[in-house]
Amino acid sequence: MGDKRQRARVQGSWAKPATKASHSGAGKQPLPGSWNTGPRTYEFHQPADPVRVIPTEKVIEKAGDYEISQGPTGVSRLRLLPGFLPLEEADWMFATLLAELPWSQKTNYGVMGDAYDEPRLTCWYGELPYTYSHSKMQANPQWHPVLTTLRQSIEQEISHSFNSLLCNLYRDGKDSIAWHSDDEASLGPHPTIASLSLGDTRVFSLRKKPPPEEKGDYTYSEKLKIPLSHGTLLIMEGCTQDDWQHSVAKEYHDRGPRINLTFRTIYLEPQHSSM
Ligand SMILES: O=C(O)CCC(=O)C(=O)O
Repeated sequence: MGDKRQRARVQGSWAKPATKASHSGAGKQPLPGSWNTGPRTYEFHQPADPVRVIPTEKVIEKAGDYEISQGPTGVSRLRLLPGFLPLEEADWMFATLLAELPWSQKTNYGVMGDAYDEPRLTCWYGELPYTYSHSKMQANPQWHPVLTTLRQSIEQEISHSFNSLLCNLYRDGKDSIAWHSDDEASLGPHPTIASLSLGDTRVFSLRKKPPPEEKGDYTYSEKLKIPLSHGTLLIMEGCTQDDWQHSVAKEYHDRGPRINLTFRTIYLEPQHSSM
């Protein structure tokens, strides 16, 4: 990263002009656009590539609707509702869910089949199973009553219905979720995701997927940060999952536990014929 930043900033160079006179150093006028330092004359060589600026990271904190990009796939939108749950209700819900949900640590698999434990605890609710990172969460249709009530109030608020819920428990500041998009085929095209946070505040980061010519390099991508506090509801919709990635990074300082509930709609994936 440091290396890339440096490459972005060091553009062009000062060089001695390739004239015979400049080598001899005697009795010359400085060239236009050059810098005469006495015996040596330097002139500026324009950079071959245009100067590229790393976009400044933006922070979203205030309630509102945000159109975060218009392409390449379409419009990506966020809606932030801090204090969606009143404080006392959020406190009670956090304590209840922490104590009563069937939290466990899931094992995921990388592309080479390498197993790793997720750095957080999870549980899943829905009529259908959910597979991500090459590992399946079994269907669990027995919703905790608190979650059913919460789902209904979110559905009413945003006029969108959900049939599934992924619950994440970040036990402390060392728990995290890596960069990813919620773009599994089972979520359908352009999924709407409602994310409710309870407990300690953690920073939710987004970064725009780079165009193909960047070959997976996010250096010049737009970046957003959203501190998600106790009782805050965040809606991701439109093309957010197609055009952006999100993550919650580990923290350097201690953090208390945090629960994040992401309501989704899961569809039966088309069965592929073996013929
Ligand atoms: O904890 C969060 O705010 C994000 C959770 C998340 O990215 C996910 O469940 O896909």
